[in-house]
Amino acid sequence: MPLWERSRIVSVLTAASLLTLGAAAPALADEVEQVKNGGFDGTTDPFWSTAGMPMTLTDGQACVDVPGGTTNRWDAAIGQNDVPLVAGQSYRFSFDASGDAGHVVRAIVGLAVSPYDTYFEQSPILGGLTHYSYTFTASTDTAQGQVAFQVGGSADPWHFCVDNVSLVGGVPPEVYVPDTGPRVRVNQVAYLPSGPKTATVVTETTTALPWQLNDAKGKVVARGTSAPRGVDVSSGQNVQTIDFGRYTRAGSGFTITADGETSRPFDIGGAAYQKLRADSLKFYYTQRSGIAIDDALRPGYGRAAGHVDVAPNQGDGNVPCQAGVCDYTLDVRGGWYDAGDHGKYVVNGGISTWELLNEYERSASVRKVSLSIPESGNRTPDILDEARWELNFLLSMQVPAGKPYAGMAHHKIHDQNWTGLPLLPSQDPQPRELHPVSTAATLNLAAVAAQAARVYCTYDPAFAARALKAARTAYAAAKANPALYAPESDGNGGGAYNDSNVTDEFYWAAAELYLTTGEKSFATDVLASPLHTADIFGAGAFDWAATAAAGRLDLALIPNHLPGLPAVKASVVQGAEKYLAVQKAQAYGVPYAPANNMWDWGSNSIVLNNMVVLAGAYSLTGKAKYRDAVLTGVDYVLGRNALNQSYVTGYGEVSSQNEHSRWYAHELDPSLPHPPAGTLSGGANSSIQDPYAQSKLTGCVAQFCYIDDIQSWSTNEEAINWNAALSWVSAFVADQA
Ligand code: 9MR
Repeated sequence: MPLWERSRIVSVLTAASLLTLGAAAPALADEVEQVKNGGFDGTTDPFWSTAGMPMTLTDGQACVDVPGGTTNRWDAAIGQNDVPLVAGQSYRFSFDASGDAGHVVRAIVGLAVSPYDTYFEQSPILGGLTHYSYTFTASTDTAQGQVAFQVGGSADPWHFCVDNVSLVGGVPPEVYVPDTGPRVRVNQVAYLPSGPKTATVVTETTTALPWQLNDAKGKVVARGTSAPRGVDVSSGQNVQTIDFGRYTRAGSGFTITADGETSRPFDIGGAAYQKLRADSLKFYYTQRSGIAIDDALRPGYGRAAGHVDVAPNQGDGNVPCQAGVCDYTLDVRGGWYDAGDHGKYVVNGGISTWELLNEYERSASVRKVSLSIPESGNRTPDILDEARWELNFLLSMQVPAGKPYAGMAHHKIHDQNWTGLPLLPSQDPQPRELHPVSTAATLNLAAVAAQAARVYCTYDPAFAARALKAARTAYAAAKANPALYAPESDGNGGGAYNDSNVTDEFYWAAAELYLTTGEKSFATDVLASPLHTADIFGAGAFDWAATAAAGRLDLALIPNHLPGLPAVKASVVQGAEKYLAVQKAQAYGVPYAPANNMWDWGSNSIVLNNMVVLAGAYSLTGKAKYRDAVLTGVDYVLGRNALNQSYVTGYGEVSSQNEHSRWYAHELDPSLPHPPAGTLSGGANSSIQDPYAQSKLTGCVAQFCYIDDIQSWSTNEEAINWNAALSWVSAFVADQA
């Protein structure tokens, strides 16, 4: 990393660290060892080991013969309890370890008692005796901390030794400096030949700089001067913009040079977007629950079916409610796992499915894209076969006739308690539970099932009729139970997906039911909704909790006869104008600028969904400025950003590859794969809720609040709703190409 940029980031972090440290500062004077007898002097006490795995002292180290055939890392472990931890205090965790080559130790600092939270973990791959040292900041006060070395999960027996175990408190916090490479930032994948082409240069210089565009052979093919932009709020960097849009010849291996730095290489052409459109949709097959993933279809990703009632799974075939919630069980096999966890949530499944079906309704060509799924070749477009996998699950979450709350949808189904990483879906031993019904989930189901009824009617009229019936039943049930809200407190074992404002879900469901049936009563509900004429295009256009824009976009863009349609269409164009103005004001060209520079969880999907509104305005007006705004927005996701990386695995010279997932957990277990190409990371999140991000990024400025580590579930997870946004936008770009 260039010195200038490094010093900037360090100073940002240091200023923030000093602020947060304030009161704890005196502790820095004393570095205090928290582990007893970490050198194993004459005894292994007070360390413990799990049953059947006695420790022996060998050359002053503690060694174990690890049994084969265990499932989880924690099934075999050495550790020490009663280790005190102080929240906000920084610790250095270090040890020497060796093991049979290729085996992994999960070294953790956590809670010794239930619920066994992990505060810090690392999973180095072992070999000869090596010293390991890490720094982290404790997030919790406890006298019942634990230092442990988890060595289970191996099919074969192996040998492990550890020595010099140390946890020292009062050490200076680590200053994390991301490696951001060259200061010229580009879309590392491709610009369209006929599209806009802009890059950003990070520089201290405030006057215009000369730049040149080189082709793959190093020949200069265009030159110009950059436009100074001052300090960009979303990164805290002084930047300039390079516009090379007048160069329109296709090719690969281009670079831009300015201020003595050369960008990462990129293409000019559309082919990458054809591939991305397919890859971002192929993502869903390997998220499937209830079916074995065929390695022939996804080499390297084959795995046993998850949650099909085969031990150790407790299965989704016969799932009871949480205690006291209902007296029946449901067969809720199938669907997609939500994200890196094994939960399945109706509101997020619904918005994801809506976006894929919307992609089908809006893109002329996506129906021809092959996804290499088991259903390929069945005469239904693959995108619809994939979406139907989730639709079947969503429909199965509806309360059966004759039961209390019949027609409502259960909010979610997931594990009783959170599980650790890595964990293949088929290996999850937790009991599964249905959570209470909610108005939001019910309306979400109504909206998507109504949309499905019109989308599938030419391919499978019986399924379409079933979906419409379910949608009508759900809508009526929601009207009868308009305020059953999923609470924020219901977040153990799965995400809460809490939502206490369902005005938007009512509007969206009424809109989809009207678009499919043309019936007057639904039109009346749409027109009566306070949201119908409200400005609903905020910092983010729509997501799982805010769905009004999904309804508005469809009313504006799916043919219908609603009274007052010109105003509906105009409102989408007005929304797009907002995002256009935001994008113009941002030196990185990102159409997202939340209040107080607080970037939200899953920001990459928000950026992309705002582009769905811009694309809608392009469809409505044919004005190139809206199309160009989408293309420029894509540049941010694919590398033209403060961290100089693409957020899509396998796309761009440097891309996210360690997204938080229990089964794409290559970072923790080398025998598991990385997420497949075309997986979108959640991205920068100012609130950095997870301890790993907190230990590295405290004090970060918006775009810098991201780290490509599997432990950072708040900045680097993968999720079905986020990939839906990527898929929608990449299909739009592919269609432009
Ligand atoms: O994407 C969700 C985000 O908008 C919320 O702020 C966050 C906290 O409630 O939860 C996110 O969703 C996660 C879900 O709760 C559990 N599965 C993984 C999801 C992505 O991180």
